[in-house]
Amino acid sequence: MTLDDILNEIKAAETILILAHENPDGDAIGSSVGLCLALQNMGKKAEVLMNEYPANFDFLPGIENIKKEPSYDRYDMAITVDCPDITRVCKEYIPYFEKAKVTAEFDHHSKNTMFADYNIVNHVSPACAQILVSSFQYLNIDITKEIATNLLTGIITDTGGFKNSGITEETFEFAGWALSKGVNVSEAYRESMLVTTKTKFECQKITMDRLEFYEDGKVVFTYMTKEDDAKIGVEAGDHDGVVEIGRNIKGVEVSIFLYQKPDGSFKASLRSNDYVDVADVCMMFGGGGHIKAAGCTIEKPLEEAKAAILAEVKKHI
Ligand SMILES: [Mn+2]
Repeated sequence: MTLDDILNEIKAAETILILAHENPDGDAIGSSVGLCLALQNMGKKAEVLMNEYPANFDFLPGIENIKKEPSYDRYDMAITVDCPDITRVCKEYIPYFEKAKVTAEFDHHSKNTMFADYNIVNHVSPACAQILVSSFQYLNIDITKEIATNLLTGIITDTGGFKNSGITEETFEFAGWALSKGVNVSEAYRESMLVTTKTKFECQKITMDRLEFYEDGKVVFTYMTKEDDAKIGVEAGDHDGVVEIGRNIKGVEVSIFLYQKPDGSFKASLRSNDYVDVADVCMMFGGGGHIKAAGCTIEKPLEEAKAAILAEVKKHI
């Protein structure tokens, strides 16, 4: 199967590049670094390119393999993780994917475009890292304690701390196995889910204060502008998790968080609880994601962007 082909390509390659989506989350980071360590253990010159990532993931073993600048002009192989489409990768790194002799991808997004030479896509998997776990097991690639720490962190963050509906038996089997391998599960959980920074906390304060209810309390909306970001000195990852606050309010079905990007457009982050497919909502704006967690970009001023996304969500309530 495709996995055997990927293993053969890995064996034939000397230099391997790993890429994930822009604004990487725990799954993108844990999957990238876990894969990088596995490839290095196979004797490959592997590295991860990311322009920035949230500082709370600094505890991950092997995080130093994340570079901003490529070490090679052309790689033998390029692999993306947690990316539904190559356009989700940071623009400056896309040419390195395209120039690579062979490409592969591991992903769990529903609207994946199968953009690589070899595509391992499973949209019922709760995390890309969980696809890597089963792929490594199938290929008999040794999952060391360090690799397991990275993959488990990807699973913890993408499942919202083992609580989202997509979790499977394998999720817990792997967590139990990782614990027996000596992985510090409580540290991985605390660092990736609970520890916050002062600027991230400020984001939560601002957005909670502005939270508005619509549709009889089934929809919540909040936002941040780039002026807010400048005022508190927002860092990579500080907006993560804000949208979850609204989702956890009793009676809420959809939580919407808009934040402004440096170019003035708004990134919309959506979450749902039961019946609304927010990936469908975001598709109307050229975005996508998962049934209960999705995003898109709206190139409109705040009030218009807010009206547009609320109108679209209303159709699904
Ligand atoms: Mn993911």
